[in-house]
Formats: sequence, structure tokens, C-alpha cells
Amino acid sequence: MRYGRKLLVTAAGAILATVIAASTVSAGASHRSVQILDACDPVTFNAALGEGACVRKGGGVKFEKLVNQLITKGEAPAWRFSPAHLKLDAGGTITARNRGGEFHTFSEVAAFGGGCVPELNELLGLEPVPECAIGDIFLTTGVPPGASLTTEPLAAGVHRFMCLIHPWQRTTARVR
Ligand SMILES: [Cu+2]
Repeated sequence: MRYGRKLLVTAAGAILATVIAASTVSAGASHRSVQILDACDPVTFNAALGEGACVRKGGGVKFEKLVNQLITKGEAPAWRFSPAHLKLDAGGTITARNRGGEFHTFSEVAAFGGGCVPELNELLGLEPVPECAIGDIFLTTGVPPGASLTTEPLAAGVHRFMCLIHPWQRTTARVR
């Protein structure tokens, strides 16, 4: 009986030590998630851009409406990174998950600007960001539908992430 209680106390101590160690780790390095969202309508997007351009099921924003929104609003609100602003600790990482139906990128840029698709930049009146010149940037920062991408550990400062196709999709991360 006495031995049993001692064992119980030891076990409780071990669990407590584990909990303390785990909370110390999570306080030091934070991790954040970003949802990459869109609302492409498969029928009209695939007709305009080619089969497979939009793999969402069911209706959404028709291609013509997207073009209209870009001209009138400078963005299509359903295409976004959520959240647009976040904070995390130095050494932390961000995982961006594509929950939409189109291919997107989650690319760090020095300053926000236009993406790398001339047709979209023209509608928005934007110039491509210099990062478009990086040859493999669509390979290294591209996120197909259903996939996710995790950044390298981030140093203190402000980090800006945007989609190089839809340049109004943006997240600003403040790393302290
Ligand atoms: Cu995009």
C-alpha cells in the first residue's frame, strides 16, 4: 500500500515535469497557421484558364465576376490569406494551407506589389515584385489545392507573404 502510493507520487511528478517542459518549449517558439482561401467557380474558371485550373466542388465566384471585382475593387475579397496579420516569436514558423480550388503561392517578399501574372497586374494597375525574377519561386513557394507549406524559422522583424498570382492575398507577420 505504502509502496503503491510512492509509485503514484513519482508518476504524478513525472507527468508534471513533462507538462512543465512542454509548456516551456511552446512559450519559446510559436507556430501559426494561415488559411489560403478562394472561391473559384469550376465551370467558368476551367473554361477560361484550362481544365484543372479550379478543382473546387460546386459553384462559387464566376470568372467574369472575379475580373469585374478586380477592376472595380482592386481585389476579389473571397481570395485571401487568413489572417492578414499575425504575431509570433522569433524562431517560430508559419504553415499556410490551401483550402481553395486554385494554385496559390505563399511567398515572402521585401515589399508588397504586383504578382507575376501580367494579365492580372494589368487589371490591378500593379507592377510585378522583384521576387518574380527568382526562377524557381513558384516551385519553392507554390501551394496546390489541399497542400500546405511551412516557412523556415523566422527571424525577428516584419515578414511579408503574398500570393504571386493573386497579389491582394497577403499576410504580414510581426516576429518579436
Ligand atoms: Cu493566389
